[in-house]
Amino acid sequence: MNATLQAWVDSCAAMTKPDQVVWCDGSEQENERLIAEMVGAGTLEPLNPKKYPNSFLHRSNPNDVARTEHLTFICPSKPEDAGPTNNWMAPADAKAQLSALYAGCMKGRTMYVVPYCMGPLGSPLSKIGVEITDSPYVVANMRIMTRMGQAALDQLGGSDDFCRGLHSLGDLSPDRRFICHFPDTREIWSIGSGYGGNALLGKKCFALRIASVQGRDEMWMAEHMLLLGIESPEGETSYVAAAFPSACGKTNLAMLVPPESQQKQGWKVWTIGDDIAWMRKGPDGRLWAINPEAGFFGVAPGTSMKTNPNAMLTFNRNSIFTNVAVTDDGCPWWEGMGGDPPAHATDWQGRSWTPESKDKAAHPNSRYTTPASQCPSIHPKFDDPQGVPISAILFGGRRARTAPLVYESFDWNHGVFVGSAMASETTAAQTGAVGVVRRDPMAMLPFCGYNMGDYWKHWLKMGEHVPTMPKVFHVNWFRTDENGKFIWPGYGENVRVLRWIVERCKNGKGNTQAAETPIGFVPHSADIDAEGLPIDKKTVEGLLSVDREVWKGEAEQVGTFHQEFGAKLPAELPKQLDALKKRLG
Ligand code: OXD
Ligand code: MN
Repeated sequence: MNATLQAWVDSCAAMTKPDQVVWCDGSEQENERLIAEMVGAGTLEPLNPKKYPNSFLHRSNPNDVARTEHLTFICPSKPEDAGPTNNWMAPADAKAQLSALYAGCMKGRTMYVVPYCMGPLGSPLSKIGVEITDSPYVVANMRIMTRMGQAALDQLGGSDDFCRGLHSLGDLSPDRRFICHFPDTREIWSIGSGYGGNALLGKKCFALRIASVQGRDEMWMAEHMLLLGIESPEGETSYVAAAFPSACGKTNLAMLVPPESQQKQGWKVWTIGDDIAWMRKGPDGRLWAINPEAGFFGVAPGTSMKTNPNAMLTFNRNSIFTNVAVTDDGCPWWEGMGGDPPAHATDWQGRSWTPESKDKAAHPNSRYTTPASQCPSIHPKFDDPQGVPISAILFGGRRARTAPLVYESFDWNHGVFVGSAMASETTAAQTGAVGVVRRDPMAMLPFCGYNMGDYWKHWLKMGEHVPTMPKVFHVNWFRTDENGKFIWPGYGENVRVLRWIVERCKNGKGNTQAAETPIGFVPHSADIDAEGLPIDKKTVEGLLSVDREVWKGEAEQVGTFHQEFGAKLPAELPKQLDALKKRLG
């Protein structure tokens, strides 16, 4: 028995007063029992057992359907350690306020103790967490998303090195909802929400917010990045990590299926992760990465056999769907699933729905939770304790005009600058004005567990610590023409851009040259294979063009954004900005 763990569980039980405490072993029988209980209680609904075997629908409280950034706090003792992009509360205040909400909150409920491992079991890059929760839905999701149960407990042994996460649904009121992180003590206190990003504490809370602090302290990186492998016709696989803000197609890129013409040439893309990467220096001086997660918690709407066939073939069994619609024959359904909409369905709130209904059938942030091991493109090294060596890091966002299809940074420090300036323009899918630029450095804006200025310092330090750092690129699939239409076909065709990227990573041994521009190296149009695309060479040239006047405006905006970090801004970033301005003339 782990005395530290037992004492912590006892103290949580003393505060929350559950009727019983259940230690989860992660077994099949335990899962079946929990599922049966939830089906009995009406919180899970079995789906069509022929078409979606062992899969279930959960409808959440309609006020609890997404991450709540305004209720998310980073609580180090000094506010400057949270920084201007995070909400801060003093740790003692946060604990006092939440303790009052936790007091007796599990009366009449079961407290589940969920030990889990982030990363492959036995990996030097993995870490153990324990989540205490009163939600069986959270337990079932954690079992898919992490290596959960006895194996994690065995790996922990007697050590006190584990992330402590306390979660309760509370009364699900947004007025009494808090997601608090205590980086100094590696603790998470979450109450009032059952939603994935707020309640599955291994994911955003531990694997990004707490782990980013651990990475800073221990010289490694916890990043909001997908991981993929691209295999050449010669059978050589290069590994790429890529950071995009939410709603930029990260899961689609991670599971990319090359179009037939590219497959015929011998190109293949492998999936390692779709959301989070943990990376550290390997014995060979390269940067090695693991996916700390074991499943995908993906956005359902827009997922179809056309946009992401690998996802469709992953979640067709052993999966949990949250807030999707359900057809009359018990199949999950959402807008953008392809084909004709069903003549009748039940919407995400359990109401009768027809194509004439004015509301959407599925919630726009409805989700599937599904085991990564079921993905047809999953790479054999997905579970490898050593992880994979990274050749390229990609940053991206939605930019209608500014960023070209792809460019390469001059070196690591310039790459850090490019990441620090990352931004995405809001779309009609978000509330508020369309086309507003939101800065989202390294796609970590809502996920960095400390001051973003110190985080950039850490990136710069990692460049000195790791002898062979990946090359850094920026991609933009979202340039539009004068009618606001996307120019680049995107989806599977993005493999053409990945090809240029991995070729550039061959360090002088590659076949592609590039043009030097003020913002970085850009491909010559001839080096992007456009064979068979519905766009001509001139359009490709347009996609790769850099408009100096637009970039002068961009540089000013980046400078203003950087200034928010005051004394925490590493001197290297204004230096990079000045150099960019000089190159722009
Ligand atoms: C996610 C997100 O759910 O980034 O992965 O919001
Ligand atoms: Mn994410």
